[in-house]
Amino acid sequence: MTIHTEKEGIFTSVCSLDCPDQCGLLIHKKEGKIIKVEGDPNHPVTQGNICNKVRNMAERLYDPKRLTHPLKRTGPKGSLQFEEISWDDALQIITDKWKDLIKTQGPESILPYSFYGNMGRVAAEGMDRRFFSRLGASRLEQTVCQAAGKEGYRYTMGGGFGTDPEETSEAKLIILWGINAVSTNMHQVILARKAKKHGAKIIVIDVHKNQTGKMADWFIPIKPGTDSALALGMMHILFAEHMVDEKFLETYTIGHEQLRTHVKKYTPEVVSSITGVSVDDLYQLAREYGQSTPSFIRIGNGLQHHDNGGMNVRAISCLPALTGQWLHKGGGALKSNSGFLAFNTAAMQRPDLLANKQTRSINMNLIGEALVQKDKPIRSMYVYGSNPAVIAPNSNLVKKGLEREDLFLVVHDLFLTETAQFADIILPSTSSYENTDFYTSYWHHYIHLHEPVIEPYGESRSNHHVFQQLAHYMGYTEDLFKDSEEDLITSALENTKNEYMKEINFERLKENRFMKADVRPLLPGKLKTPSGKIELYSELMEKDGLNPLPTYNPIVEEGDAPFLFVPAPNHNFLNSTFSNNDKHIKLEKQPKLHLHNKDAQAYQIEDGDPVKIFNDRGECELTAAVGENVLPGVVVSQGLWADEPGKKQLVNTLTPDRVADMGGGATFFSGRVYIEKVISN
Ligand SMILES: Nc1nc2c(c(=O)[nH]1)N[C@H]1C(S)=C(S)[C@@H](COP(=O)(O)OP(=O)(O)OC[C@H]3O[C@@H](n4cnc5c(=O)[nH]c(N)nc54)[C@H](O)[C@@H]3O)O[C@H]1N2
Ligand SMILES: Nc1nc2c(c(=O)[nH]1)N[C@H]1C(S)=C(S)[C@@H](COP(=O)(O)OP(=O)(O)OC[C@H]3O[C@@H](n4cnc5c(=O)[nH]c(N)nc54)[C@H](O)[C@@H]3O)O[C@H]1N2
Ligand code: SF4
Ligand SMILES: [Mo]
Repeated sequence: MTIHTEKEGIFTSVCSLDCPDQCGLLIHKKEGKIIKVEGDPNHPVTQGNICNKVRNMAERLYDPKRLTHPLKRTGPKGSLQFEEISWDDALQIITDKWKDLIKTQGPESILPYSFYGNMGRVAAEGMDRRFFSRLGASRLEQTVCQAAGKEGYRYTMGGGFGTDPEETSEAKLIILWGINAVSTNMHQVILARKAKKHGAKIIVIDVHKNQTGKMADWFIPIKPGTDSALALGMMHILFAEHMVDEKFLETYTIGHEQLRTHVKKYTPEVVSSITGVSVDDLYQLAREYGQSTPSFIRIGNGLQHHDNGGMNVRAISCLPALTGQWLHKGGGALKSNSGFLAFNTAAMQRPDLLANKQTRSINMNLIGEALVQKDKPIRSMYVYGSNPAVIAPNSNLVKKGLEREDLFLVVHDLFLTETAQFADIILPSTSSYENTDFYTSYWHHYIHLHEPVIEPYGESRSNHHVFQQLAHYMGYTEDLFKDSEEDLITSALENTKNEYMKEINFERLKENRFMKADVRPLLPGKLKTPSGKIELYSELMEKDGLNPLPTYNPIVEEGDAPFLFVPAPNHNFLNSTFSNNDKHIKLEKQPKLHLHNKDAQAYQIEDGDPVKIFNDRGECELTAAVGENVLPGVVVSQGLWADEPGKKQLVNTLTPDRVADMGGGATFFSGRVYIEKVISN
């Protein structure tokens, strides 16, 4: 595909960050460089609005800290002593080491570790998959984001299929549940505000009254990890007060009779004592939900980063069926809409290359444990599109693993990240603006094609290019390693077996730049659940050893530390991306710890005081933000701040590396901490 070689002009692009909105962008170029990034007003969903983070993107792209050459470690691990080397040398060193490891330790001693730092499908899950399958490396379960919730939703609805967000402006009631949408899904907020103009009410249910809670018509604070109980309490009242749509239940669901009996025990009193939501508020919430049509629930990621995260989403996802919302335009729920744009992953990723290699798979939430394990140790890790030293739970253990002298670590990134600091070889990556790729949103229904708008920065190379080269240096002669990005995109869009994608192929996409999946209402129709209906009772869950009905299971009691700790994302970073950018840091000021007045008083902590939080995994020092924005017994931080010498702000040192009830999901928000005021001398 052609790079836009013109040195001046305005070019269309798409945001590659791991954010549901997947905005259409206009890139302004002067003298061959990006000088401005703004929203594309012609994009049907995002309509020219973008966040501040990406408005400042040019600063990140031309940051003097950006990597330009491959680097080789020359001092002890973590000493930050590196020298520039050529790509040929880098590729030779890596593949020599891997060939040796394959011979002496077996290919499973090599582990790829990646996530969606770039949502481009080719970059994130294309040639890399072909390469590591051919090699027979250990596989990575990519569970850090929404694994538990995805499973919980799938049991009810059959997959990533929810309400079309474009229609949610027609809803009369919108519940933003465990989502900080003002920061993390801004166009859902724009649509909700549009609905509000037509009389809709916006309810936010969260453990923290952040920007999203503050803009709500009604903010309902809830104790962390108790959302399934709240949903069950709502169901109790909906059935008891005959606010359910019996005809819908009969026609489109299975298990409603079992559910009706099951929720009897979730009385308002029981649910109130679990959730901290008063009995009156619970009645009001259930009645408003029961009497509003269309109603829409946006289910966030926050409430599923818990030990019981799968069940939380499972329970909430049953609610719209009770009042028959799926038959009303704009009604229903949305966790992820990725099912509508499912493409031909097999053709693109070629899992057949694994043949019958019985490779082990490693849950990325347990990366610390995996890196220190003595049995069949990981000898080499190749990291791309992710920054595990900061984003993975229990980071002191992760660091211990990364520090191992006998771990050959390669990191491919745009920056010398906290993870790269421990690398043996660092490879400079292009940004998405320099690549050909395609993008599918997990919120709206559009697929985008992206053509490079600028030349590669310095000597940086794309993921695709590097894996082609690694294959060559490994001596893999199959033609499929020579496939271009266009070849991968073409194969991904052919024979998708996805009814919603019938009209979409590479040629059409190239012509149109973005296309909408051919979405129709989910119901009437057959869902992808075993019964084809909404499963309020799920035999599949039973088979998987879970309660077939939505159930409240408390989070793990992990000792007697007095506070539940919720380290959520912030407004100006995107996970750890931008945490190295001065402008973004200035906007966030400093990492804060939100706590309740009463708790602050008990510990003699005042607003602005430095406080230490700790548990047996680690410790942090943050600045107290005292008020009423969290419940007593809960503390909340925001943002994955950079790990800087002399600063203890790596919140993941405190987070548990247990896995959730479903999908091997992360439990970032189910940990407990002690608090201490820091007394300065
Ligand atoms: N600005 C910005 N945008 C982002 C990101 C970012 O880092 N910054 N990250 C991107 C990514 S990868 C993702 S996955 C999404 C995540 O975005 P969201 O879906 O918004 O998820 P979180 O921000 O993790 O958490 C949302 C909210 O859940 C709350 N919460 C925590 N525990 C509970 C609970 O038990 N119950 C309830 N009801 N609420 C709870 C938190 O206080 C938080 O306000 O955002 C994406 N967009
Ligand atoms: N405490 C706590 N921890 C969390 C979360 C939380 O809410 N709280 N959220 C979790 C969630 S939901 C997620 S999704 C994860 C996110 O975790 P990660 O996916 O690791 O996200 P980032 O920290 O943004 O790191 C992405 C990296 O990819 C690099 N990158 C970007 N584009 C490319 C490319 O094209 N090629 C290569 N090779 N590299 C590229 C970026 O420079 C950046 O260093 O974090 C999880 N960790
Ligand atoms: S980070 Fe999200 S809101 Fe910001 S430009 Fe990208 S897709 Fe849009
Ligand atoms: Mo995520």
